[in-house]
Amino acid sequence: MLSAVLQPFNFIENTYTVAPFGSGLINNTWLAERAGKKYIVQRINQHVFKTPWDIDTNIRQIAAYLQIHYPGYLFTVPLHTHSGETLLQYDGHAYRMFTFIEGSHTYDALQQPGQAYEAAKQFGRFTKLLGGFNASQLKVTLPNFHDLSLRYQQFETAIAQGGKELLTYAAELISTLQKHAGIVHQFEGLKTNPAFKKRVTHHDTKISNVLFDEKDKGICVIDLDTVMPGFFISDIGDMMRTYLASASEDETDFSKIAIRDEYFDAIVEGYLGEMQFELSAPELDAFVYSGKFMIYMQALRFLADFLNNDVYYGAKYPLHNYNRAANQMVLLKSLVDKEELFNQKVKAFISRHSGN
Ligand code: GN1
Ligand code: MG
Repeated sequence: MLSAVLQPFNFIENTYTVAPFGSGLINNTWLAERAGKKYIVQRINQHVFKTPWDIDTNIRQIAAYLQIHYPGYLFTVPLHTHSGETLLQYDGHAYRMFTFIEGSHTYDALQQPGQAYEAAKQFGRFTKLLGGFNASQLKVTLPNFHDLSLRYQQFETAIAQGGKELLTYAAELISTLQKHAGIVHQFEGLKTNPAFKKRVTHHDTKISNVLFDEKDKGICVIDLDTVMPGFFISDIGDMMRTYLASASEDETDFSKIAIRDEYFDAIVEGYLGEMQFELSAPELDAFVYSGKFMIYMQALRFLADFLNNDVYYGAKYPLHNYNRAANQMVLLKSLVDKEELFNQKVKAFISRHSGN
């Protein structure tokens, strides 16, 4: 089947190998090898991304801007088929191909804070370099993706429509989530506050979306499907959600979940090192809130999906999305315990680097 997709990219059967690659929940990725060169092939999940050509348009617009203003910045652009397309429709799916950056590697899990520093720096740098690019030119590839108010409504709808058995099972967790709705109200204040700017935002800042070189320095960010106009809290928030946690969102032994201070320091140093002077004072004040915002949103999304019979994320076992939601709420609680300390850390960074 993949051979039909590769053929328009001039891949002739029996001259290459191809194997599944990576760990994303939404898209499918393969690594193809031909004549000693490696390529990434991706199928975009069109149930999620209903207009994959918009992703393609965004990537090309950004690539064109970076090429003019920052020609040294390494940016992974999709390759052309023999008829000049960068997105291929085949059998109801959209596919694309990238050159694999030689000598690069990615991580599925962090091994040390230096990697979190490099990643945070790359995400900050990406937004900063695109500061002069008008973010509103970008197509919205996932409408309302990080609109917490909408995610809360979807959670309420899932409760209203959920089967009795699932609702009974999840009753306590549902109520815990409902008790945290203050996080949504805070978001509502923030999204209408003119001090919060919409910038070019990645929206999926997990560690596996950064390329590293042989010396473990960050090279660039990848997986640009969700690059859209957005608030910086999306990017910082998902870094906090995924880098600070000592266990992944799939961990079911909740005693293993803790918030790691040294990874927080790394995010602050890496991201603010790039973005401090781009952000307004109210935005800087919301730095730690970002983590609560994203962790809570992810808990709402996982629990809603559990009640919706796992239609979005899928599940490796029946309680998977329930456990993921419960996991995120344990993480949220650990972060809340550190909120004051972390706010102090952000303030300390800012005063150390304020230049006066
Ligand atoms: C999805 O596909 P993946 O794993 O990169 C999701 C993110 C969630 C993440 C949770 C388009 O990302 O928003 O944070 O799962 N992406 C989409 O693991 O919904
Ligand atoms: Mg992704």
